[in-house]
Amino acid sequence: MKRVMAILPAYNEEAHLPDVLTELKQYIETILVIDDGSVDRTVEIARDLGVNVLSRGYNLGVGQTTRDGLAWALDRGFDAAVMLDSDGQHKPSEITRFLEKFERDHNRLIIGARDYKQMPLRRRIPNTFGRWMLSSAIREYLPDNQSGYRLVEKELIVKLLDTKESGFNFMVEMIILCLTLGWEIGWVPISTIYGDEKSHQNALYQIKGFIKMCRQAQREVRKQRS
Ligand SMILES: Nc1nc2c(ncn2[C@@H]2O[C@H](COP(=O)(O)OP(=O)(O)O)[C@@H](O)[C@H]2O)c(=O)[nH]1
Ligand SMILES: [Mg+2]
Repeated sequence: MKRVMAILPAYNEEAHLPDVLTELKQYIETILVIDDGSVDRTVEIARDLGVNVLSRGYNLGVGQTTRDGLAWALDRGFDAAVMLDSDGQHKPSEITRFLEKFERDHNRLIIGARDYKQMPLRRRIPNTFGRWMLSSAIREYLPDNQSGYRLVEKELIVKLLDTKESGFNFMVEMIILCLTLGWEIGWVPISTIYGDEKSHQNALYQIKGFIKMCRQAQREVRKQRS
């Protein structure tokens, strides 16, 4: 059996974190919450529930802190880490889909793909456009490049520790790196959940970064394949 742990980035998630962690504990033994300067009770809640917490006390962005979490997993000898959001948009029970696929196919990266038809329009439009952009850039259909529910295997973690994106574009950077290394991405279906949660993403900053990533993907992935 492979050793896999869970990593949850959390920024002011006191509302959803208790339910997410309580459910997740039924499926996986080692859980790490990576706080990023939350000003609410995120850290106390995680500690009270007995999970591991990394907390800097100031905000550095989801990419940078996730890297810290992945390094933590590597240092402790895990074969892989599953990342999932702590705002209730990812069902903890679906972690078993990643674990089963990893045992079976040993992918270096497994991404949870959502059903875009079930997204509210304000998210469906940018996500569909972004999917088309990146898929066209690399000439391969990627069902969901924004999903934060994903399993990262230790060989890919080693490579990711040298990457740079500090914010949400870390998710896209990870995909490009994996494909540039010639490693096939595995996909599992996950639920598409939208409730009362608010996104922390800054739309303009995100779009600018995403376009840059697509250009980079076009150059690097095509070079790898030629
Ligand atoms: N460590 C860290 N986590 C963050 C930050 N911003 C958001 N998150 C967490 O990352 C996950 C996804 O963020 P969210 O704002 O919901 O993004 P969206 O659902 O993709 O629009 C959630 O669990 C957030 O708590 C941040 O600056 N640092
Ligand atoms: Mg969210």
